[in-house]
Amino acid sequence: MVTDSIDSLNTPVVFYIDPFRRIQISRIPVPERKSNSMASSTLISDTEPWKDLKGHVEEIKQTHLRDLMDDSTRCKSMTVEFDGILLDYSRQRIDQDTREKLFRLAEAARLKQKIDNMYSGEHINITENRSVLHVALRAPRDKVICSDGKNVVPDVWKVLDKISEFSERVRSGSWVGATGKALKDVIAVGIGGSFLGPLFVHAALQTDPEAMECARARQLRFLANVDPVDVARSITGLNPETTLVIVVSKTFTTAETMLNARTLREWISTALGPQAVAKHMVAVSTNLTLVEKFGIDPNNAFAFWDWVGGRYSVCSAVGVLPLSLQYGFSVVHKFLKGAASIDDHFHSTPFEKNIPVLLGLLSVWNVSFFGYPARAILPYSQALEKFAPHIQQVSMESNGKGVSIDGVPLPFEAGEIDFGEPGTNGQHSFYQLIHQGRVIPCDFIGVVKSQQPVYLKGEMVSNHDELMSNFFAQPDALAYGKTPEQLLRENVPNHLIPHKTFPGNRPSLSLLLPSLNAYNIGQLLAIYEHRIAVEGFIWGINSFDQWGVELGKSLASQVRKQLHLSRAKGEPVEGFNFSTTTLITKYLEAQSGISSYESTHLPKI
Ligand SMILES: *[C@@H]1O[C@H](CO)[C@@H](O)[C@H](O)[C@H]1NC(C)=O
Ligand SMILES: *[C@@H]1O[C@H](CO)[C@@H](O)[C@H](O)[C@H]1NC(C)=O
Ligand SMILES: *[C@@H]1O[C@H](CO)[C@@H](O)[C@H](O)[C@H]1NC(C)=O
Ligand SMILES: *[C@@H]1O[C@H](CO)[C@@H](O)[C@H](O)[C@H]1NC(C)=O
Ligand SMILES: CC(=O)N[C@H]1CO[C@H](CO)[C@@H](O)[C@@H]1O
Repeated sequence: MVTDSIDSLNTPVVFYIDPFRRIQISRIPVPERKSNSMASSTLISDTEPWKDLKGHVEEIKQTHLRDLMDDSTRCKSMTVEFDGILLDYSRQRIDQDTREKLFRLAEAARLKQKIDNMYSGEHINITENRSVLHVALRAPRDKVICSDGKNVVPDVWKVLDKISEFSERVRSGSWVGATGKALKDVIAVGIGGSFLGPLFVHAALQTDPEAMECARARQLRFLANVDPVDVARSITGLNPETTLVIVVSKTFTTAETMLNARTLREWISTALGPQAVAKHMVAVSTNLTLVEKFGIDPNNAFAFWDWVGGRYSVCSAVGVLPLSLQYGFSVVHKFLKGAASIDDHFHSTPFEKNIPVLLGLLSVWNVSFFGYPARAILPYSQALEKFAPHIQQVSMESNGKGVSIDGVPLPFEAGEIDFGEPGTNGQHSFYQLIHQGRVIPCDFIGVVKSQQPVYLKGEMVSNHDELMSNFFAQPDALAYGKTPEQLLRENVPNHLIPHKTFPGNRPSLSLLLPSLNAYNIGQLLAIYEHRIAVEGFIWGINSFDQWGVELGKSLASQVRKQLHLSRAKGEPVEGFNFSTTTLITKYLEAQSGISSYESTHLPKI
């Protein structure tokens, strides 16, 4: 009854607004709250909607996608369009009931409120007491988005204006290197989020006609791995006189990035003298003290903020600076606008028309109720070749967690294994497993208008139509499969029938983009970022921290000390277990050559 006391902790009554904007009041049994921490310690798996879905999935398992696909009312209700993008999720193993139940789950998880909290700058990254405001990075100038009571949008635009001005000076040749030559090549040094996002966007823009025109005679490269081989690859064929190096590190202490930065500083100063560093190196960092100490003019440092997580930083100076140097700020601005369009959509659209929300809920459905552990990201576009590697980080670093946001061990698996390759390459690689081996839900991403259309006279279709024929065919092949009866009718010999049978019933979704210009690339990025946030909000985890990357780092520093002591002073390997001691000893013996540590060596390119 509505008159129940809502103050009673033991019989909580939950108010929520459902996606159709009716206010509902319902009683959702939850375990008693623990002490008054920042969030309720209720696990989503203890709620009624979760348990309801656990039962419901058993019913859905009795149906085949073939039959679900025959219901055209159902299918019609499972497409959504927004700003030129079409999402078709009819090939999910769901019926209309499932969708309602998923919305109920979203209510139980207070999804709407969590989204609002993110946009209003609340400290949802509670393990570090921070806001999470990558949406502010692409907000229009006049928008107000506050963190700790301060509108951050003017700060964002101050940096964007500075990048726009600086990149124009470099591109026009008014900023020159130490020997007076224009800087036409850029190496961006950074790892993880300082690398994968910008690389994805760079790869995607490379063949866009407008971006290509703007990038004429310029090169952008990335240096990420601490492997010296990556240094050699990144400088091959470049002349320090015409190269600008961007060092991207939030703290300016990232081990891999700083060693690579020192290596390139050596490369520049060996060729041009130490005073050249200020002309040839700039930084993206929050720590101006360390930037200056490194030898970079702090005026040439581009800021970002503690409310930008690494894997969500491509729309900050981390991505915007290198991309603006390569393509000009106006192209990059279109990319930001595309992302902003999805930001508004995600924030304000009712759930049943909200693309990131639908995608996130469907992913939770697959992972937590069907138990599918993986997801394949299959863009039918070579320009999106670096999309899956970027989403691997955004998704797995965000949602690969074992405890709830309150530190309670999860009784269910969160996160999923993401992988992917552009179609049609993937078809000739791992699709065999997807069709007849394990069930892996697939995201098919297609583009209506090719960046580089080709049509050969005499061919039945254009090259892009050929590509897209596969995009349209694969989802049905997965959903319907092929039965032994069909094979019999085709006179397939008996002994081959089991091998040629396709079980079908394999879920996928199709996302169709109008084209792949800078704007669309921004849209695609934001759709995935928010989808992953939705999953984390439902699972009740902190999608915005990444403590799991720390342990390996600290063990590496112990090894680093040991390698130094053994090489420089011949000290024996100590303090490691038997296996690691043996491996390190073998490595040191096979590579003796301590004398080579007395002078600097750069790659022999
Ligand atoms: C979190 O940060 C806010 C302001 O930034 C501060 O007032 C508050 O005390 C901090 N909370 C904790 C638990 O550190
Ligand atoms: C910059 O880094 C130094 C050394 O790690 C640290 O002591 C200092 O607090 C940092 N400054 C800022 C503004 O983060
Ligand atoms: C959240 O805080 C962690 C530190 O716990 C930080 O490394 C991460 O970048 C923050 N995430 C976001 C999205 O700001
Ligand atoms: C679940 O379903 C959607 C739709 O196929 C699919 O795109 C997604 O990859 C799946 N998610 C997971 C986590 O498997
Ligand atoms: C016997 C021994 O040295 N064991 C070590 C093996 O490695 C782990 C991880 O570094 C250490 O915690 C153990 O002390």
